[in-house]
Amino acid sequence: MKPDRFVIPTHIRQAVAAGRPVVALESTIIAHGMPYPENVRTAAAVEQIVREGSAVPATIGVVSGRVTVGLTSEEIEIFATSDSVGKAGERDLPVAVARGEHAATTAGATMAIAAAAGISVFVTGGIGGVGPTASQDFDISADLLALAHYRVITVCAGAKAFMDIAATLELLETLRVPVGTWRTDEYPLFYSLRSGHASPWVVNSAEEIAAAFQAKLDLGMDGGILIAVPVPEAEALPDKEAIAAAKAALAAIRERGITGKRVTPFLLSQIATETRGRSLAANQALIRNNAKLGAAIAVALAEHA
Ligand code: PSU
Ligand code: MN
Repeated sequence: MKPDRFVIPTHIRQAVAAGRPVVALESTIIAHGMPYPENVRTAAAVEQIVREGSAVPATIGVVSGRVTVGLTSEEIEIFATSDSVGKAGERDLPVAVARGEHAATTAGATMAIAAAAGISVFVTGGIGGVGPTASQDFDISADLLALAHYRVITVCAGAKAFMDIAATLELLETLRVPVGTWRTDEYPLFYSLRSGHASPWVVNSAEEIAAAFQAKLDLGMDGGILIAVPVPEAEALPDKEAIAAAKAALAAIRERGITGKRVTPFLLSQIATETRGRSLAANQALIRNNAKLGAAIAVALAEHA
């Protein structure tokens, strides 16, 4: 990696160099996953939770073509409000950098950057997955490939509820990504607690997750680990309601012919309308909750090393 392509504030650079706990955060959820002002408030709250958990937050995005590991609050405000901030998956990164653009990074692109910057823990809301009509349209999120490729622990609340969860879990197995569920024997469904799919690996402590990651490194294996944490019960949507809202939103994209990377942002906002804002409240609660565990894992990893 060429240093002049990256902007890393000194406090983050020093924390990484000293092996202190650092948690990477993505910016697509800010620019394209939530409306203003909930997006800025959530971004700030998540960073604060990471700090309270004794880790250093680093929100990642591309600013004027430079890969930035630790967006400032001014930059987060721009990402949250400007229409000129694109959504960069991993394949979009080189183009955004070469063009000198601003771009929010998806979960997958954020994992790539975190790994390059030496950060081992990444917190997001929901990862992408295998789309419900993937057998015809090949809509499979590049997040899954990034999970298989980069040595990063990703903490999420599951794949977004409008994905084909069974297929997503199958593909993660094929891609040899360990998938842990936090204190539950069922894989969570993002907005709701249960998906009906058994957990491949139940995890009960941050230390256990850090130890498995360390073992993976010690075995010389590439790729990361995915941890799925159920949304806090108070904000969870009933399973039926979450599934019905996802179905209605999927019908709306078909009607409007929306494809490619516009699908996920459209579905998120459609589901928020459909559930009268309750999915948005769930989304905020789950990412805050994930941040708490992410910080604890980063601390456990730092102590392990
Ligand atoms: N989870 C959320 N909100 C989001 C996303 C995930 O709660 O906005 C974003 C993530 O950045 C994820 C992306 O990587 O959606 C997946 O997009 P796609 O399905 O196009 O791969
Ligand atoms: Mn997609």
